[in-house]
Amino acid sequence: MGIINVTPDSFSDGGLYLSTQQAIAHARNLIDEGADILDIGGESTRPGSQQVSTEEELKRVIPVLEALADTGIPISIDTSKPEVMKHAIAAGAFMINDVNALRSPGALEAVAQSDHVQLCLMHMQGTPQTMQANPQYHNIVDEVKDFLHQRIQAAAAAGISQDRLVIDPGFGFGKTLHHNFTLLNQLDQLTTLGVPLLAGLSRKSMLGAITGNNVDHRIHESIAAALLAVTKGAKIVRVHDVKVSKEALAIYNAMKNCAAQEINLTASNRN
Ligand code: 7PJ
Repeated sequence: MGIINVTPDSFSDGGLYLSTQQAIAHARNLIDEGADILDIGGESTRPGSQQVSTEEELKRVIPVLEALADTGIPISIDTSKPEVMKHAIAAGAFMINDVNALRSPGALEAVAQSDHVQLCLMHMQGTPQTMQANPQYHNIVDEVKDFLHQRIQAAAAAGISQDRLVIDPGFGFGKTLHHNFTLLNQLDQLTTLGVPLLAGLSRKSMLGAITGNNVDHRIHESIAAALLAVTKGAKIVRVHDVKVSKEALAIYNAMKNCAAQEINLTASNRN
């Protein structure tokens, strides 16, 4: 899953038009690099970031979604707002990626109106404005797992079938460095919920905290983290750097396919 941000920089005079054009061009690049899904976000959810209005978020994401319709690539919309979800679904979105796990009033209802759009339910403690202030858990893995289980049940109660769901532990969302790495190490425990796992670690501060690299120089640590997440059971990785991530995962897949073939060979040798 390639990341596309449509968040106009208030310090430059480019404005929304330029941001839209840049996002579309970037999306086309990521498709060329081999992205299987694109995730388009119009509101930053980084720690301490400010919220944007529904109108502003719609103006940012819908034109990009519409411009990419002819590419045929599945588009995910990163939003927590029910109104944005409804418009995105009407405009052909393949997935709604909600860092708030459909907890906003009206969100479950907004997505339940469709019978096919995929839904990513992510764990977050607190809100983006406050989540990194003092995150606390007794047992991070159990608590994230319980939360995701509850959200899967809430979706079921709203009439959403489980085959439309993807879950995500929400790296960096209300978690200390220790919490984040404990989760990564035990990510496989979330696979028992029976829903495909998505992991977003790309360029996150937990990686920079280990290597000391700033956000623009975290490509190697991002690839290592994506690969580790996949070895621990992630089925989708949300990344900025699509080409290099795919190259790393091609090696993993070659190893897995080879191992699978050997198992087959052993089985046929027995017959
Ligand atoms: C995530 C996300 C993530 C999902 C962001 C950033 C912050 N959606 N949106 N999972 N992170 N599902 O990319 O650094 O980890 S925004």
